[in-house]
Amino acid sequence: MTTNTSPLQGRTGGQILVDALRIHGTSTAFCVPGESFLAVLDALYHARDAIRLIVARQEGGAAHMAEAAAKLTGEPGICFVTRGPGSTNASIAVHTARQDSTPLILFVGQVGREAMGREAWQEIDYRHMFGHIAKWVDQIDDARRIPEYVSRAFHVATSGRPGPVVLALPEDMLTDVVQVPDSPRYHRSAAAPSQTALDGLRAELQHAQRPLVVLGGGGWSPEACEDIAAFAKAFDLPVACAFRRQDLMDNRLDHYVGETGLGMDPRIAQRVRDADLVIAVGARLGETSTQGYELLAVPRPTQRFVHVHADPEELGRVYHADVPVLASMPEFARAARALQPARAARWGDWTRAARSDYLSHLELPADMPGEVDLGRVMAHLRETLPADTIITNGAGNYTLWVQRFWPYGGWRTQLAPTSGTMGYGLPAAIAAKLEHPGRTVVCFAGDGCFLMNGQELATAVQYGAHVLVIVVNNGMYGSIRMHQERHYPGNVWGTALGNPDFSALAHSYGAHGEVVERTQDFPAALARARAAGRPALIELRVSQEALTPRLTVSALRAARA
Ligand SMILES: Cc1ncc(C[n+]2csc(CCOP(=O)(O)OP(=O)(O)O)c2C)c(N)n1
Ligand SMILES: [Mg+2]
Repeated sequence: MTTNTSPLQGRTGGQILVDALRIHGTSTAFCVPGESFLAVLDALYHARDAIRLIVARQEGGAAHMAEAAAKLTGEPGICFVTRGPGSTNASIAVHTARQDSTPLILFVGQVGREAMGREAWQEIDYRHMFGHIAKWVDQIDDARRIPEYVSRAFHVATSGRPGPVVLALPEDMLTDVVQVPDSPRYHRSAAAPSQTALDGLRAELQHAQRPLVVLGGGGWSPEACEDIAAFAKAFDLPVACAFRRQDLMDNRLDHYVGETGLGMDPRIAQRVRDADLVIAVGARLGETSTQGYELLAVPRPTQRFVHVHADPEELGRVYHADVPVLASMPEFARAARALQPARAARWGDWTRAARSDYLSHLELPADMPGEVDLGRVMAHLRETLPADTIITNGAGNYTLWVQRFWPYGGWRTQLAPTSGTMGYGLPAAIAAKLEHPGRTVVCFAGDGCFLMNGQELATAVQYGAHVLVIVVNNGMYGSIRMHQERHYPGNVWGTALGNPDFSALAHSYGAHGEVVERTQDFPAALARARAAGRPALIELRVSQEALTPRLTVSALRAARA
């Protein structure tokens, strides 16, 4: 069963690679197979007691599963895909990992070295293809250098601002038999904040009247989240989370004040403007978290600005910080927790008001049009599901209800792409359920979003990943329809969808399926789905009128008329 691990004996490139993965701690790998990396598959066969192999139905699904697994564990997600079309399918997750700062290692089978450069079958130069979106991309041309390359891949993916690495594997390199020693397990390297930076932060806090903390980015850990919550409590600081990073602080804590993401509460937007000190921890404060760079002026915010980030190239890239803090999240959070407030906070009222805004934002708006009210569905889920439920989603207007009305229970209870990619929810949910079989995992998807990766229901059934999928079916690419109505009122074009029977589709995969056409039928459907003992899908038939929790098509048209 064991692979040949003695450096004195020859091993194939495939074996050396899989041995390296084991040494670096990999316990799960995702793939769609290809003949370009058969030698790796064979080595994985021999290592099957140590590394679980999850085979997906499309490389976008496989790579997003690996990306989500990495988000959950903090260790690099591992994915193998074949050359050419396998790699182009998988590229979506490389982009997600880049924007979400996730350590992902994508291994791509490559044509043999003797044919390289001739545009051989399915040949792509990955250094060019992934040059812009990967943190590092390279090709291993010599099997003797596999331990070196794989070690570097783990270091690069996890260090500083985490991100995706792509390594191409020429097919004949993987079958070469060479003698080479393994490299030891990687160490994540991380910067701790300097004393000067911490003194600067403390000084800013001494002068502030209306401070606001914004958490975001990657490289967090459960301990870092706890440390930041303790820091916020000690200084009585209101804490917002950036777009789709709402789980960096347990939303039930008194210092959590909401999300500064797409469709944010206008009151939290105003609060960012009104703050006299913004402390961004890990957040890049990109377009989605700043209402298109409006809430903070570029390059010099009017608020005093402390920017904590793990990547020195991010500090000063968009915003000039009064106090730039180069640090990784766990290291900064630990140091912040150790800070002692010099005196009692002067901004108690400001913090309480921010929290009270958040709590009132959780209240349901007046009845929305249609027989199924997504707000009420969310309220029922809030009352029914455990606090540690993992909620996943992709992109679309349906996410506005989820992200507004679900109180995230802290560390990695949310898997949602800041890259805004559709089709993310289902693969992420499968990865989550495989990682945490005992926890409830709910994937929300629009009718458009779901069918971008709906075939992965087969993967969920195959591996017994009992996820619950809630498909919000409004018969359209609703988010685009909303923008269309805004800019070209009434000219509905290219945004309508004719849909399959989602419940029957679920059945055909061997999953449980339900259709809900009235809000009051949801609780029973949910109970049946949760008791089904297999992956389950509930289709909600919602009205096209309800564009967002606060906007209808008619109101939008009336406002333009
Ligand atoms: C992979 C990908 N393709 C296209 C888009 C552009 N896009 C953003 S939201 C959206 C519509 C989503 O439709 P649906 O999932 O049905 O959700 P709805 O907005 O109707 O709630 C589209 C096409 C995207 N974000 N990602
Ligand atoms: Mg839709």
